[in-house]
Amino acid sequence: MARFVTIGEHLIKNQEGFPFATGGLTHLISSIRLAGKIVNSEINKAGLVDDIIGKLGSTNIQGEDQQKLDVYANRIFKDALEARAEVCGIASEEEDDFVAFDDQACKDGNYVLLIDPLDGSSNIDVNVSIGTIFCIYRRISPRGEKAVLGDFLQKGREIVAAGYIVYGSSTMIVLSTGQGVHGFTFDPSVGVFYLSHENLTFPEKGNIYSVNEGNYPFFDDQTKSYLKYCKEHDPATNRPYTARYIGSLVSDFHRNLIKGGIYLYPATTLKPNGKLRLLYECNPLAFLAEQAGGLATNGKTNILDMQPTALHQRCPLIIGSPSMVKEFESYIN
Ligand code: P6P
Repeated sequence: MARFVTIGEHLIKNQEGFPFATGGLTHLISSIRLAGKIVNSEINKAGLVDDIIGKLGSTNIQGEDQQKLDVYANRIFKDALEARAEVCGIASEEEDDFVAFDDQACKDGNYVLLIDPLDGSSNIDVNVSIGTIFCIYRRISPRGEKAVLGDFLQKGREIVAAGYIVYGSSTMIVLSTGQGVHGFTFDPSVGVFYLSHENLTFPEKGNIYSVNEGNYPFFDDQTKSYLKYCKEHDPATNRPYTARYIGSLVSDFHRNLIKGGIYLYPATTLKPNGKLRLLYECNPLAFLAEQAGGLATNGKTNILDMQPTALHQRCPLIIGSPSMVKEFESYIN
């Protein structure tokens, strides 16, 4: 493990291959790192400090109860990004519409960022790890003007950087700028994220499957057949697989990235488009998955090839080790 290499040093080292890199992306990512430290500090004392856990009494555009830390995290990331003025706007799970920053320095920004500030936040009160998920695009609207909707409705293939922060037994930033996936672990004693997992790669095959089996009655027949396959006893193919489902996407994804496995949130009769959001959950993780040698599909199409049509649109997500995702696709097709 490379010792004492910080995110900034790692990004600058990786920029050597990009002569036109202006450092803007590095500067942008440093604002995410700062916001992540602040949110991490607040999460770590949730339950000790009055009035930061639990429901806010409001709902977001998804109709989901907003947790106090959801709204707090959204504000911290939004303020940190606006202050660094590298992005002209953001789209967030916690914002009904995209936010186009007014400040001229922001309007001169080259990027937009899409974010789920605190995914799995309903787990906060029971001390289960949660996460921030984000991705970054180059803007397509003219520099110097306000961001427009089209800046945010780009295909996942156009992502220039994506990552997540997992606030778990240790806090990590897992990040890709298109040159592999790298993990940085937070050392709270010095307040620095150090490179701890260089070139994270999905094991080709794993034996972990992550799905909410409680939705079984609402899955289509092909998905049911695949899940039965996962549970059959066949030592030759290392089955039955092991069921691991935390109910926190970032944590399930992270474990499967390290150990090998597949995460599924398929379409159901109750949720024909699944539950997860394409723009700031599925696309960022699909970008990371492919950078780590994995795959991500909605059951029919590679997630990164989907043309977004709305900020908060949902899509089914099957993501993980390549041979396991292909195994699932063989049941669907
Ligand atoms: P269910 C959390 O609400 C989340 O968005 C993901 O983090 C998680 O994987 C999924 O939903 C859990 O959903 O329906 O299984 O509780």
